[in-house]
Order: sequence, then C-alpha cells, then structure tokens
Amino acid sequence: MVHEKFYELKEKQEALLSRKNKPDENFYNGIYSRYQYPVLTREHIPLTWQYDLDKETNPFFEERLGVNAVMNSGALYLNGRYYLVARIEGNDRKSFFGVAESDNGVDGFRFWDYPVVLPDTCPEETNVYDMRLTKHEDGYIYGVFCSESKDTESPDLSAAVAAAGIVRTRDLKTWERLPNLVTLNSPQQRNVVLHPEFVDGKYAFYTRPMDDFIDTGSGGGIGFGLCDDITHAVIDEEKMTSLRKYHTITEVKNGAGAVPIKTDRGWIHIAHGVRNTAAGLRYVIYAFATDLNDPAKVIAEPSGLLIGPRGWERVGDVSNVVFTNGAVANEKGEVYIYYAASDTRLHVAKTDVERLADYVFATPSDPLRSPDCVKQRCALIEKNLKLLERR
Ligand code: M1P
Repeated sequence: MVHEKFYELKEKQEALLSRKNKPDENFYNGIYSRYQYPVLTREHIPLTWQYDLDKETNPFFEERLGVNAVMNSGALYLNGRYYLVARIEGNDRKSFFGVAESDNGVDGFRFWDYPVVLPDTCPEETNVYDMRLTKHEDGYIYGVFCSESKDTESPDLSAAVAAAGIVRTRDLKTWERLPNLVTLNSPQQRNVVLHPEFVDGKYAFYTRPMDDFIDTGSGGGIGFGLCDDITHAVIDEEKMTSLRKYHTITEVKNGAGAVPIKTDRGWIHIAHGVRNTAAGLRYVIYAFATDLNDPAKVIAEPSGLLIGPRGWERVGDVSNVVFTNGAVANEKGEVYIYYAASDTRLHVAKTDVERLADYVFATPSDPLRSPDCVKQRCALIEKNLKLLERR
C-alpha cells in the first residue's frame, strides 16, 4: 500500500513544478534578465527517486536515498523543447545525471522517470559531473563530463584525478560511452567542451589543462585542441584561448562553460572565472568571442564578469559561486543561460543573440590597472555629461 504521506508531498511538489517563473524586476543591467525562481532544485527531484513509497517497508515515510543538490546542467534546445542534463548530487556525495524537460526554458522543468544510466566502462571512475551537451554537425549529441577517480599514486585520501569523459546519444535516452579524452601535455582535465562544428575537418575541444585536481598550476587558461577520431580522442597540442590574468576575475583559474553560440560576428563563449578572496574562491561567469574561422582566436573580451553571485545565489554548499555549463539559443534568437548558484540549485538568465553580441563586442576590455580603469570610466562619464548638456 502506498504511504499517504506520498500524496501530500506529491501535491506540494506539483505546486512547485507548475509555478510560473518571471523576470526579477529588481535586477537590471540591460544585458540579460535574471529570473525570480530557480529552474531546478533538489525539491524538483521525483519522490520516487528518494522514498520507498510502500507503507509496509517504510512506515515512517523516511527518505531512503536523499538528494542534496541539483546544479551544473548541460543544456540543449531540440525541436522546440528545452532539455537540461542536470548534475544531481546524492546525500552520499556522488553525482549523477538526470534529464529535465520544459517547453519554454524558464519554468515547468520536469525530470524524466529515471536518471541517466551511463555505460559503466571505467571501473576506477568514482564520480561524474558537469556534462556539456553538444549537438555536433556529425549528427550525434555528445556529452562531455568530468570523470573523477581516486589518485592511487598518492597516499592522500582526498587526492583525485579529473579526466574528460565522453558519451554520445541521439535521443538523450541511450548513451554510448567512448574512451575518455587523452591530452598528451596535460595530466588532468575538467570543464572540457566539444565545439559543435568540425574545424579543419577535425573534432575540436575546448580544454582546461590542469596539473592537479583543484589547482590548475601551470595551466594558463582555456585551451583548444583538435583530434581526428572522437572514438579514440587524443589531443597532442593545446593552444591557449581565454587566458588567466593577474588581478582579474580569472586569476586563479577559468574554464569553458556552455557550448559556444554561433553569431555572424563570431563564436560567443560563456565561461567561468575564479579569483581568491579572504572568504575563499569566488566563481563568476564571463563571456568572450572567438573568430568564426578560427574558434581558438579570441577577438573580443569584455571586461569583468557577466553574471556574479547576487543575493541568495551567494549562499549554498559552496558559497559565492555561479557556474554554467549550458546555454541555448532558439530559432527566435532568444538565449537562455543556465547557471548554478553555490553548487546548490540551478537558475536561468535570458537574453538574445543580438544583445549578447552587443555586450561582448561593445563592452570595453579590462585595461588591467586601476589608473587605466579610472581613465576608461572618466571617458564614459565625459561622453555622457556632454550628451546631457546638449539636451
Ligand atoms: O565548486 C565550484 C566548481 O568547482 C569546479 O570548477 P573548477 O574545475 O573550475 O574549479 C567544478 O567542480 C564545478 O563542478 C563546481 O561547481
């Protein structure tokens, strides 16, 4: 017999799932609107994933397999629908993926009946997370994610190794696992993104070379590499694209985020940058553009952050973090940027291709020194005051 508590919780959850989301009227920057409510939280997880509904075996209706957080999600726009492959973290700290679907991209996301079951081909793999979904011109949808294993060479119990796992699918239901990406010059990789088009007839990846699991060490920023065969992906040379820079939002590290969006002015990338503070690492989202014919060549770099953690976004399991691994553009040119707050829940920001391109190409770049930043700001003020005087 189904426990009566299930129906009570189900009704509450239904209210949450059918709640309409609206732009937050208290936020304005002209670049995007932030939405009032998160699009996915732990409360969106089907009760059947967490509870044994049977009153006989679960008389107190206790959570048996709890979910701690729903966050960094790959995104895909397909045949008029919005799909998120969310990172779901169980109470046991292990992450896995679940597909949630909506018809408008800002609310009504519902998880499918089962989480994603990936082929279990790597016995040493302990944790998987942060899938980027690329609809590639070869016809497949690829998922590139972090595949984490224990570092068996180190006596430190926390020592781990990060690699880029690769899967592909045509329907987000059946997944084929391919061997992990091999980068000959970088011992570890995280935040790897597959470019949606062939470059010089090859598969192209944005990488994030790292010497260590947490510290990127000598890794200078976001890399870019080509490989002939995605079924045995090997990159022998990584060029650098968006660089880490002293006293900027990318000083400690950065990483590719969403699959780049193609515009007539260039590829727009939405990535993350990390700096250190007395309160720990602060993660923000930034944007840049690369050349249409050479997607490794940065052609526009607006100064500073695009999305920073604000208000309640600043608080969660890993506070002061916003992180994206999914954004989509639909046929109307609307852009939905899915970003997780503090490794706890997933939000959406909405803009459009024209507005985003204007931001990327018209925002001045970071002059890197306070005196030059003041000059930059004074030039803006002077222009504005002259304009106001003429009225
Ligand atoms: O905790 C913040 C983020 O930390 C990692 O990002 P990076 O590799 O740039 O440090 C990722 O593990 C990400 O999942 C997480 O949100």
